[in-house]
Amino acid sequence: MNQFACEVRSGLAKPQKELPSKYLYDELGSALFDAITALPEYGLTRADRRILNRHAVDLPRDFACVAEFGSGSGSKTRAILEAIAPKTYFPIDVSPAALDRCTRELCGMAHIQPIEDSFLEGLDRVREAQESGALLLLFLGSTLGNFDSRCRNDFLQQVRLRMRSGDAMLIGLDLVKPLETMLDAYDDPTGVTAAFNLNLLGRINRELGGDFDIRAFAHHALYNETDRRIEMHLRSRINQTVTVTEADFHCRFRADETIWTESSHKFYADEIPEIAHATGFVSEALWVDEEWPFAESLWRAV
Ligand code: SAH
Ligand code: AVI
Repeated sequence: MNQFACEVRSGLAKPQKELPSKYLYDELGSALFDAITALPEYGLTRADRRILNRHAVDLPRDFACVAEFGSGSGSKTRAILEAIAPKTYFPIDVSPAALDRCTRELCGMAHIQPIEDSFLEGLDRVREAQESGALLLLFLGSTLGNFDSRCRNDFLQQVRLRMRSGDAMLIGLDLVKPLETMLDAYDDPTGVTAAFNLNLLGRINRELGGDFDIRAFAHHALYNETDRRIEMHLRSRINQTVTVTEADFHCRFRADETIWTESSHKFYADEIPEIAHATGFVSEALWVDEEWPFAESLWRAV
């Protein structure tokens, strides 16, 4: 049984059914994510782009290499590569479709070495391939916010362990904002985010021989005030049983029961230097967009 099948089986066997958000990004999912970034309600990507376009010139220039966690299509990265002119750029992503798009988008900006892998394994491969010089690691777009808060600091410490003196990380985090604004960003009236979420069931059908009736599920986004996160769920509209052949698994759903598919944590700007400090970094710069509260911060490995 492959890893996707194992994780579907174990996630759907939990009392609160869940699926890892990294599986949202097959070819269709990556295209739907790109469509989300153009939605009027999803101001996050435009805010991040404004900060990067304005402040890329303020970044130190002493990096020989740039690597990027979850590059996606890499469209915001151009400003950074233009400012730094690194020898090599390593986009790291689990989605081959995203890496193809990123390689085309940034062709000619550096020697591009795409790495199809998850974050830490991908960073290990960068370290093996990188000969000399300092590394700038990009973690844009608030993808760190998709981590479970209990694992976030462990993950950052693991990243820190793989960095050398002189290396830095540029990290983008979405900030807390009015409730309606946050909810609209994850439940747009056009239904693009719903399609992005529901496609996960389509992916299970296509790749694992599932028989999900996608019309029998509905996209649901909520804000969990205590944990400061938007949660995306897929709500079963009816009582039903689903079979996933490759996972050797039958799964019962009660009407209104949900599968939790993603968390998007929201931050306060003040806590960002504290997270850096707690995980072995020092925050050297912090830029906040004025139109859509979003922060980019430059962290040095200490
Ligand atoms: N950085 C881009 C894309 C964000 S979408 C932006 O800011 O717009 C998140 C990206 O991270 C997707 O392309 C997805 O395929 C990738 N991703 C998600 N989980 C991952 C993981 N565990 N390891 C590597 N890539 C991952
Ligand atoms: C990639 N990540 C930061 C996005 C987010 O905002 O959490 C993914 C996304 N999910 C729904 N819309 C966008």
